[in-house]
Amino acid sequence: YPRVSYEARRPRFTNAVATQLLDLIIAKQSNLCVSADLTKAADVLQLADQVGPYICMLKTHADIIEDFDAKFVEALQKLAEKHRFMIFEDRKFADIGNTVQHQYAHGVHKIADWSHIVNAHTLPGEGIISGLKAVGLPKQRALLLLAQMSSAGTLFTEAYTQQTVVLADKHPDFVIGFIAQRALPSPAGNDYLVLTPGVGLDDKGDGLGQQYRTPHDVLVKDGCDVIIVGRGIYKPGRDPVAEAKRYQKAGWDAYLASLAAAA
Ligand code: UP6
Repeated sequence: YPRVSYEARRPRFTNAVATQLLDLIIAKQSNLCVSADLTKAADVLQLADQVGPYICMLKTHADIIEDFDAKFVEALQKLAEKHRFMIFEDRKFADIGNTVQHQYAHGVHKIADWSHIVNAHTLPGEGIISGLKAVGLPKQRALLLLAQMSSAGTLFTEAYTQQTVVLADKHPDFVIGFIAQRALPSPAGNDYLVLTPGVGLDDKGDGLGQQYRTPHDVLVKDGCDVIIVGRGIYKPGRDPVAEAKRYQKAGWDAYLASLAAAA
């Protein structure tokens, strides 16, 4: 996967979330997304404030936060502005277009009001993208499609992954990339960002199927663009600031190595 610089790819995107994200990655020299999988609002906010300077994006699971409310959202948005990171609610929508529209716009979480980026499975077909796009595009949001997963024994096949890219190519104004384990060239010639979970420097797995690879593996060997790190940063006993700095450096060094390899 010959690496093209973040700068050179920026003009290829029409969706403003993608260009903003690339701007942040370049300005902060960080391709690190921290996954804040904590169940108390105060803990998510504390982690966001600690790691904010070192990340381009914070990934949330709003539905695991016990005391989720409008105050939390406001505080998170303030931190995103203060530290300049994007917010990615890892909702993994998987229903018909009409239902996901409600799940995206309404309910307790009102995700479309605060999350720059969300993601969806393509299993239901194109309607899931059209439904989310009708809600998200007017609010200048963006979508990632799940094309592969990091866990052991996933049912994703190569054909499913390829079909997911074909679906993205029908909506390049809203779909800015994939959750996947390697770069995914588009038959239509569109550029997509690949955000990769299952990244860790110290652990190989978690006993529940998660599989970790290093930033070097995913950025240099497999051509991905953003590393997503959760427990590698905040597992009990780890210092989130020190780990965020370490993963930021590992991610950026790997990016530079992939550029050098392509030169
Ligand atoms: N995630 C994966 N693998 C995927 C897709 N998403 O792990 O293929 C998400 C999980 C979790 C985070 O839902 O929020 O990425 C990984 O966290 P971890 O680094 O603590 O394992």
